[in-house]
Amino acid sequence: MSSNLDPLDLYDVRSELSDDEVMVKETVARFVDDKVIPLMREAFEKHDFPRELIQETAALGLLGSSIDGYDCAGLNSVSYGLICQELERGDSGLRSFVSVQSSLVMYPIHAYGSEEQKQRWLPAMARGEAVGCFGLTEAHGGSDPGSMKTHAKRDGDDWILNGSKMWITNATIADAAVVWATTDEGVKGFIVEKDMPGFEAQEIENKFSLRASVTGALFFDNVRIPEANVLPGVSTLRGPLSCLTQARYGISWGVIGAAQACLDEVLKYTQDRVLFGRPIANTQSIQIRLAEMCRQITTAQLLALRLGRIKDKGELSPTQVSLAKWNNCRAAMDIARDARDILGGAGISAEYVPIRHMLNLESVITYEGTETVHQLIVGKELTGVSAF
Ligand code: TGC
Ligand code: FAD
Repeated sequence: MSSNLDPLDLYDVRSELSDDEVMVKETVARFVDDKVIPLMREAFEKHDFPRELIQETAALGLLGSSIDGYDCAGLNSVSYGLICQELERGDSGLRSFVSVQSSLVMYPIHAYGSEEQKQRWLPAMARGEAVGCFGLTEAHGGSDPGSMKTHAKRDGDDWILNGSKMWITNATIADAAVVWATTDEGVKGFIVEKDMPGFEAQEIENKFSLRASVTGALFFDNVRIPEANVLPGVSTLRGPLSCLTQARYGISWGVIGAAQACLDEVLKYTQDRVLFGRPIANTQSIQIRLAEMCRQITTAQLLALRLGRIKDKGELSPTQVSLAKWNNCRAAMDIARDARDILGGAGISAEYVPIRHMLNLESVITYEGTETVHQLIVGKELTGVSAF
């Protein structure tokens, strides 16, 4: 770099952070550099989530970090975003684990659970002693959760749950699954415990994306669930959809980390790669491509920070989150693909990070609402018409 600007933070977004936020960012960045990055290439190749990281993320207070009390860190939303960004600089699989545990399992228990449910699950989940998963998607169409077929019926003081869920992060390592089902009383959330008879989780093998993350299917065959395991505060689709808002917010930050890792790699590579008698960094087309990556990262950072500040004021709209999830995932995906290309043949090797990030981002742009879903959410806001 010819000046003292940071190519991964050209507008010095860091200077907009409070001292506490900088401390969170730097602590997680150190953890990712020292403990995460050295593991991830092999974990991805072996199709294996490094479970030892559960305890380490817990020890740093990264699980349920936005929750006040219950042994959680009580950090603000910008700090949660920075945690996601630094973790995803390592690998989207680890950020996924933290997103699901924090935004999709601990958040609904905290927001909609009984005091007994909170006391039972939140401290254990914050300490990494219990792992959760979130079952909303079904095989016949994840974009339209309103069409879910999984259902539960009252039977005395209990409920009987039947159905299945597909593409569930943490499925086979979870101690408890927050499962969404239709009932005669509306959409309800059930805390299904791993040993409940009739409940089975199966791993989905052979993924080419998010290989360092556990993904599976959940099956419920007349699972008997006590009323004490039903979230009392939810009776419509708004419940599960509100959890998605929390997770999508974290993803909007997370993918910036993946994009930064790719730009960092090609900035070094293009200085060293000499073709036709000069480093390829000295050619116009490579400089334009690097500049384009920097432009997209900078835009994504400013969007994410503004979104975080709005969230911390309690004024966040799900549409604002959709625009950021769409923009930032698309930017990260374009950057990872172009970085892969700039590396030439080396770009298909796991020795360089872009192909791993590129493959991971295929999942990240799909889960938590596909790009089309987010475009249509913004379209609905602009026109007042639902075009789904
Ligand atoms: P619609 O009629 O629009 O809404 C039903 C009720 O919910 C409210 N609502 C929301 N509330 C909070 N946050 C949101 N994001 C909300 N979106 C909608 C809405 O106001 C309404 O409330 P009320 O009180 O009037 O009843 O519902 P719809 O059936 O038309 O669906 C709309 C649509 C398509 C946007 C929604 O279904 C959707 O978002 N689909 C995408 C599904 C999705 O993203 N699934 C993700 C599954 S989890 C996952 O992927 C985890 S990956 C994690 C990882 O590993 O990191
Ligand atoms: P579909 O909904 O079948 O979509 C297929 C295509 O149709 C997409 O291109 C979509 O954009 C398009 N489409 C949809 N609606 C419209 C429309 N109205 N107009 C035009 N085009 C449209 N889910 C969970 O509940 N919990 C999890 O923990 C979880 N983890 C996941 C982890 C991974 C690795 C993956 C890949 C997925 C995970 N999911 C999880 C599921 C994820 O949320 C869904 O894959 C996603 O919501 C899309 O659903 P679908 O795969 O059924 O695709």
